[in-house]
Amino acid sequence: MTDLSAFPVTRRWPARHPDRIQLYSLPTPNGVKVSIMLEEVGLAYEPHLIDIMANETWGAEFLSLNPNGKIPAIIDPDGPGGQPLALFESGAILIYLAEKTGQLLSTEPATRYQTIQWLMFQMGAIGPMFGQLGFFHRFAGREYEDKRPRDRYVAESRRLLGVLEAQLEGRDWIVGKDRGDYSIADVATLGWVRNLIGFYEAGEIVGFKDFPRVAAWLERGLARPAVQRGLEIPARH
Ligand SMILES: N[C@@H](CCC(=O)N[C@@H](CS)C(=O)NCC(=O)O)C(=O)O
Repeated sequence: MTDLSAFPVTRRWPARHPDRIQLYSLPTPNGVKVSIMLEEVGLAYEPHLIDIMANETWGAEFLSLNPNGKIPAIIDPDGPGGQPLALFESGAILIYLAEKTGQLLSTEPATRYQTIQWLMFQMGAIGPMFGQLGFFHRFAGREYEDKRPRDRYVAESRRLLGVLEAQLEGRDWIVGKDRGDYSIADVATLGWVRNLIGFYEAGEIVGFKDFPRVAAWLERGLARPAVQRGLEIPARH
């Protein structure tokens, strides 16, 4: 039986199945990237719900896993060389799981780097910009009198949707030859676009109707059974 007792996080969130990948997450756009990925590739895992509204990522146990205090994070008891591996940052986790399973990241070098490029585009642009738009449009920032920050994130989010719209011309998925192949670039991006027009209620303000290819891609992605399951994991109390 695998022993994960060296990881303080397992004291607060005990592993009932220490031989499975331990997922510490919440179904937010960053969290669902990893649950969708785990559902897609079929690895055994044990999800633990981390309540960010109760500041659970800022306790010593969670910080020992991710000093940046954010979900998602994982421990793979069967990491490289058969040793446990702890990882945070959803993009790194997606690359790791893709390489571990040989799924959703092409081994053809050019396509592989393009996939990582679009994954970075999500990590460095879509996520941070859409997230700020959510804050200023839907959450505490909506009360701010000065609308310039909100307008800046609206404009930037709209511009990023345009980049995605152009990339999806003639493609079903973000990366790959011909019509493209479903990859970790799609896994990373689907939850963010869904959130933008769903939870953040920003569809109108960014003019989402002007991006029909993005809308079709989103629908295609959300129709995948693994995506539907991953969006609800870990189940909220
Ligand atoms: N770049 C990180 C971002 C993670 C992130 O921002 N997670 C948010 C939830 S979507 C979080 O844990 N927030 C809790 C907090 O800041 O207190 C990743 O992709 O993993």
